[in-house]
This record gives sequence, C-alpha cells and structure tokens, in this order.
Amino acid sequence: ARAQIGVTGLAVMGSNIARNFARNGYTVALHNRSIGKTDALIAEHGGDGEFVRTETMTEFVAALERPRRVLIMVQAGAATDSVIEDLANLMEPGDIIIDGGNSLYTDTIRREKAMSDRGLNFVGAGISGGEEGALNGPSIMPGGPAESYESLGPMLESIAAQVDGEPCCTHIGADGSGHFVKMVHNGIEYADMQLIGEAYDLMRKALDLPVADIAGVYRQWNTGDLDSYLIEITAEVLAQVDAATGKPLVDVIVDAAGQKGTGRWTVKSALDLGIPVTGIGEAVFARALSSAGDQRKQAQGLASGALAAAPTDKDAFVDDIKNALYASKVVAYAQGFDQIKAGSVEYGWDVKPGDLATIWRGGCIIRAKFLNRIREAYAENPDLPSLLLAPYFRDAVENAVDSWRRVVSTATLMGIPVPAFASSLAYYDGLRAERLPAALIQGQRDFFGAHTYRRTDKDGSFHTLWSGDRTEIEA
Ligand code: NBP
Repeated sequence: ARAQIGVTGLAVMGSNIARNFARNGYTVALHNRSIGKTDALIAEHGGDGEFVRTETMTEFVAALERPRRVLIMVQAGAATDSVIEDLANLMEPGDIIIDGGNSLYTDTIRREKAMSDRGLNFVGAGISGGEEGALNGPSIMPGGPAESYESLGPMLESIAAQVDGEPCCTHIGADGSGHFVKMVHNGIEYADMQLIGEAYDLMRKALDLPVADIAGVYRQWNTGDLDSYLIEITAEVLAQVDAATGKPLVDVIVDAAGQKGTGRWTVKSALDLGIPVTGIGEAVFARALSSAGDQRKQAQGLASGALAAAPTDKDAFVDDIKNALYASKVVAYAQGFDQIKAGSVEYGWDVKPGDLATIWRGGCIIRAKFLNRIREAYAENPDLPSLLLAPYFRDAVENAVDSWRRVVSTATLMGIPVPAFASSLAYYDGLRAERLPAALIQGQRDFFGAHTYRRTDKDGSFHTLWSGDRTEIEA
C-alpha cells in the first residue's frame, strides 16, 4: 500500500485530476471500470509522476495507504451510487470517499449519512474548471465532515488553482454543501453566459456590427471590470472562422443550447427555498426556448411591430450594453449568493460567502476579476443583506442604471429578446421599490380564499367580509 490517493473513473475529468495529483508529487492509484482508459493514461502520461495501475476494485483499495482516500470521477447518478457501494464494501472505518462528480446535493446528503453510519468519511466535492482546470488547477468545493478535511485538505489545496498565493479550495461545510455551492456556481455560469449572449445579439441585431468587430469588443471588455474567463473565451469563439465555409463559426453552429441539468437543479432548489434567481431562471428557460426547434420554425412569421429605429451612436450603445451586462451580472451573483445563504440556513451548513468568492477567483468557469470585489464586500460585512447593497456594487449599479434602461427599452422596441437583462433590471426595480403590488395580491387572496392580510398601521391579521357587508374583522 503506497498510493496516497486513488482515482476511479478515468474519463477526461478523472484522468486529468489523477495527472494533476501525480504532477504535485503524490503517488496515485488508478482504476477504471474498463481497463482501457487506465492503460491509455499510463501509456500517454505515465511520465507525469508515480502511478499505480490496478485492474480490480480490490487491488485498487489495497494499493492505498491508510486512511485511504479515493476520488470518484464517474458519471453522476446511478454509476456513482454503484461505485460508492463497491468501495464501501472494501474500505475500513476512517477511510475517505470523495465524490468529485456533478452530483445533486440531496444525493450527497443521503450518501454522506449512509457512509457515516458505516464509519466512513464521505466528501461531496464540487469541482469546476472543465478538463483544462482538472489538469492545471480547478476550483474545488469540498463538503463533508470537518475531520476529513484535515488529511484531505492539503492534498486538494495543492492541486487547486492558486490566486495571489491562495488556493481555490476550502472546506465548505457538512454533507451536501460542496455540491450545493457547485450547483449554484453552475447556475450563475448559466446566467453569465446568457447575458453575454444577449449582449452579442444586440450588437448584431441592433447595431449590425460584423462578428469580427464584436469579437474585438469582448477582447476590449476583457481588459476592464468585466475581465473574466467567459468574456475571454467569447472573444475567441467569435473570432473563429469556419474552415469549410469561410463564415464565422458562430454562424454555422445550430442555435439550440444544450444543458446537462445543474442550471435546472439550481432553479428547482431556488423555488423550494423561495429565493428569486430570475437571471438563472431566464437563462435556463432561454436554452429551452432555443431548443424548441419546431415551435420556433412555425412562429417565424409572427409580426414584430416596427416601433423603433436602431441606435445611431453605435459606440455609445456598445458602452450601454457593457454597463447593462455588468449590472445584470451583479444581480445574477446577488441572487446566487442569496440562494446559498438560504440553503446554508435550511441545511445548517454555515457557508461563508466570502470564502466562495475567494475560491471562485481561479480555476472555475465563472472566474473573474469581479470576484475580488465580492470577496472585499463580504470581508467588510459578512452579513450583507444583498450584494447589491455593498457600497462598491451599489455605486457600480447606480452608475449603470441609465444604460441598463436604454438597453432593455431599445431591445424591447426593436423586438430583440433580452430576457436576462430585462428580468435583472425588473428584479433591481422590485428590490428597491418602496411599495409593490403584492398589497393588491393579498387583497385578491383575501377576497377569493379568505387568506387574510396584515395592515401597515397595526399588528395582527385581518379579513374583509367580501361577500357580506365588507367590513373588516380581525382574523
Ligand atoms: P463521464 O461523466 O463521461 O463518465 C465516464 C466515466 O464513468 C468513465 O470512467 C466510465 O467508465 C464511468 N462509468 C460509467 Br459511465 N458508468 C459506470 C458504472 N456503472 N460503474 C463504474 N464506472 C462507470 O466522465 P467525465 O466527463 O470525466 O466526468 C466525470 C464526472 O465529473 C461527472 O460526474 C461529471 O458530471 C463531472 N464533471 C465534469 C466536468 C466536465 O467538464 N466534463 C466538469 C466538472 C465535473 P468506463 O470507461 O468503463 O465507461
């Protein structure tokens, strides 16, 4: 037994993380359901460090020093359950099973309980950064028992991305917390991608800019406040020319966005927690609409109306779009952090939002300069009621708000869909409104269902006798 860590599941993610461990000086036991991937990894990258080739689960477990540490990187769902069961049958109390797949956090809560009943430590770890991150430094969000982080933490921190000398990995909280925050991270990623997409669509349809110029705009934005991985890759995708047709690649890609489920999970969880994640919700729905091919085809003749002319000052409107993107992005993060706060209270995790901003600065898909500002905001006030109320973001959004309104109104008048820009602005306006039409809704609810309402001028619950003499009674 000489390996310090084992990795089972050697598809793209697992093999790259195994190589990352090996490159950091750890001896890594390798296992995969079918031996081909194990052998391919050793043949192609055996020189990265010390690997122990194993064929069976029994051999694999026997190759590990104690307490054993095994990282599972197989398909989420039933495959993960079956691998956990196989491992648990061979492991001994104190050993650590880490699930690094994109598991649903409620599955992680269930698995952690089952494993702790058997004396094993179970760590659900969210890992972001795709294959490149897995190899060179991902952002890692491990949950599970705090004790297990003592032996595991230093190893994970050493393979994680590093920003300003700090690892993009920290213990998040008990059981499903790591996978929960990874899920919301992915939800924010959906919103960010949708917002970037809407900005692109406006530059094409409202301003008629050539795709190559739009690539240049993103490249330029990437030098300022919007500096982020997603903006950077957007410029690269837009600059790509299709070899077969000579057109921009983006013009030959079918405009139907796929999804694997983490965005949808985020919205479902937010609905249960009662947290409005409107930006993420719009992003998930926009992908669904994009994929409704037949409906879209049949709806193409629907009239748009013809109310507005395109903006005449293109440069000024590009600037407006940039500001609208920034403000909407702040809303998406504010909503995502609200959801994390609510999940943390619901499940008793004590997640620190500032820690997340810190470990999301590198390695992961939503890495951005902007996260430094979020980190500072929570350092200043850990109990921030909303990210929108942190002085820095408050100023930034207030400075952007005129642009934001011009963008949403221009898009609306021109018939260009901007669901995420528009819903983020509506959320901002709803949040800052002194009075909301919810008072009327309470009246309606009381009318048809005697649901009662509270009054602004005295305590208690009240009901109006709507079908009687319409006097008010205390309920
Ligand atoms: P996949 O999600 O494509 O899974 C392939 C691996 O699962 C192979 O090693 C396969 O073994 C194994 N496997 C399957 Br499928 N069913 C199994 C079973 N019943 N028992 C044992 N092994 C089984 O791999 P991936 O894209 O590398 O992702 C791994 C995990 O990381 C997933 O949970 C994914 O959601 C997550 N993740 C992926 C990314 C990404 O960018 N791709 C990013 C972050 C997280 P075989 O070789 O024998 O078929």
